Parts: sequence; structure tokens; C-alpha cells
Amino acid sequence: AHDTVEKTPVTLLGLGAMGAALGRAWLAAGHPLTVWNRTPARAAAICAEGARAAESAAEAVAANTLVVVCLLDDASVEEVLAGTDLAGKDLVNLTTSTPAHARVRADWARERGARYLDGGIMAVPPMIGVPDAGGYVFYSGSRELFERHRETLGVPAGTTYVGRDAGFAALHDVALLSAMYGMFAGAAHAFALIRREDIDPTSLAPLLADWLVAMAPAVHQTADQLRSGDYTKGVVSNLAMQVAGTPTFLSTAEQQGVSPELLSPYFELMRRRLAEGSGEEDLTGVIDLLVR
Ligand code: FVH
Repeated sequence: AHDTVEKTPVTLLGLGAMGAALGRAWLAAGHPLTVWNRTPARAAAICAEGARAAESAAEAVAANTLVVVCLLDDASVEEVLAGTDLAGKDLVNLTTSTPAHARVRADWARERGARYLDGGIMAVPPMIGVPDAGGYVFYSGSRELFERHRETLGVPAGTTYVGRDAGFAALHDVALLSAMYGMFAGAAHAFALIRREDIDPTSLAPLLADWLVAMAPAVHQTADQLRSGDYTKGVVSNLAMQVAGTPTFLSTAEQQGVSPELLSPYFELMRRRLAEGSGEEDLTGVIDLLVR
């Protein structure tokens, strides 16, 4: 049996797929848990495991100092918190948001007397509460609040504090997920290329995964070049060579009956950067073209 006396009690607003997973992790670790969900029936399962359901969001917020919110979007957070008294509360918002929304929410919470921490969850529900699953949460906002609840916040997943600016957790979250979608786009193009051939996608998949993993450390060189401002530093495959290779990719796509629409925008940026006289650089200069 867990010693619940010493564990920080948690209030959790939102019992969707992610909220329920978070709640279960706290319960399993012995944290007293008060929950509220718009659709009360969704609280039944977690209450059978030991959580206490509040009648309203206001009652749930009143129950504990640490209040964690995991709802669908910013609009639902606004709606749910509107009727609650946040004075003296430690508000942790794990709802996916934009950096601008997170900053507005932080000011809004402060005006109501709450300390505020924003979170960006880098995990899917099955990774929550599973040690070594690799999931973690970016946190930003009140450093004091993060330190005070570090242990409790670390129960469902790892924690990475990225700064006092409340928008930084969302920014890191979206940055990583954007890179992920770029990777998915590349993989989609790769699978499309072999789609009509007698090649088993399951034989391409491990090759693809290994290649992406082998290429991933290139981001460290990109970061180093951005920091130094020298985009030729350590360059292995320069931009001129890479642009010269792009017709091969486009011709292959055409031969395979595959639309180049995922690749073309990136190739166009590479060509523009080359046209600026940056042939000896790495691909890093493309970033400067993206930043308006
Ligand atoms: N699930 C995932 O894979 C991702 C992983 C990364 C982080 N996201 C973000 O987590 C937030 C919650 O996501 P979720 O998976 O729990 O989402 P749902 O299962 O759809 O549950 C949504 C909950 O929000 C409640 N809700 C929606 N609208 C309102 C509203 N207007 N007022 C009050 N509550 C609202 C909903 O309640 P109900 O439908 O059960 O009544 C659920 O509790 C999210 O930001 C992801 O981006 C998850």
C-alpha cells in the first residue's frame, strides 16, 4: 500500500485519453486525486480506482492547491476555469496551446492570484506512467512552481523545464512536432516511391528507420552553425552539390508516378539559397529564408 499522507494531493480537470492516463499515474503513485470532467460518466472508471469526483470544476479547484488541467484546447480551458477561484492555486496547464495563448493564460492566471506553469506533453497516453517509455513534458513559466512540484509532475512522465517565459513549453512542443511531421512527410514520399513496385513496405521500413536515426544527429551541426553564424563550419555535403542532385529526386518521383509536392517546397528553398551565392554552405541557410 502507498503512503498517501506525504504525497501531494492533485486536482485534475479533464479525463480524456491523456487526462485519464495522467490521473491513473498519480493514483498509482499514491497521490490523492480529485477529478472533474465535463461528461461525469467518464470519471467512473478512475473513481473506482480511488479518485474522488467533484461535482463541478470550481469544487475540484477548491479541493487542492495543485490544479492540473488537461483539456482539449485553449477554448475549453478558458470555459472550464472561468467559474473557478484560482487565488493561491498552483495552476499547471497541460493542454496543447500556442506560445501566445500560453502567455496570455499565464497573465490571466497571475491576475487571478495563481502561480502558473504551462506544459507541452511529448508523449502519447500509453507512455504515461510507464518508466523508461521515453515520454516527457516540457514545462515553462514559474520556476518556483516547477521546483515545488517537480516530484509530483515527474510521476506521469519525465520533466524538462525550458524557461520562465510561459510560451516556451508550447514553442518547444510545436518545434519538435513540426520536425516530426517533416520526417513523416519524407517517409510518406519514400513509401509512395515504392508503392507500385514489387517491394514489400515492411522491408523498406527498417531501412528507412535506420537511415532517419543515422541522419538525426545532423541537427547538432545545424545548431552549432546557427550559433556561430558560420554555415560552412564542418560542412560535408555542400548546398551546390545537393541542389545539383535535386533533379534526380524529381525525375525519380515522376518516373514512379509520385507527386513531388512534399519535396518541392524544400528543394525550392535550397535553390533560392544557392542563388544567393551560398553554394559552399550546409543546408542551414534555408532556415534564414524561412524566418520572416
Ligand atoms: N492524446 C494524445 O495522443 C495527445 C498527446 C500529446 C498531448 N495531447 C494533448 O492533451 C490534451 C488532452 O488530450 P486528450 O487526448 O485527453 O483529448 P480527448 O481524449 O479528446 O479529451 C478531451 C478532454 O477535454 C474535455 N473537453 C473538451 N471540450 C470541452 C469543453 N468545452 N468544456 C469542458 N471540457 C471539454 C473533454 O471532456 P468530455 O468530452 O469528456 O466531456 C475531455 O475531458 C489536448 O490538448 C491534446 O492536444 C494529447
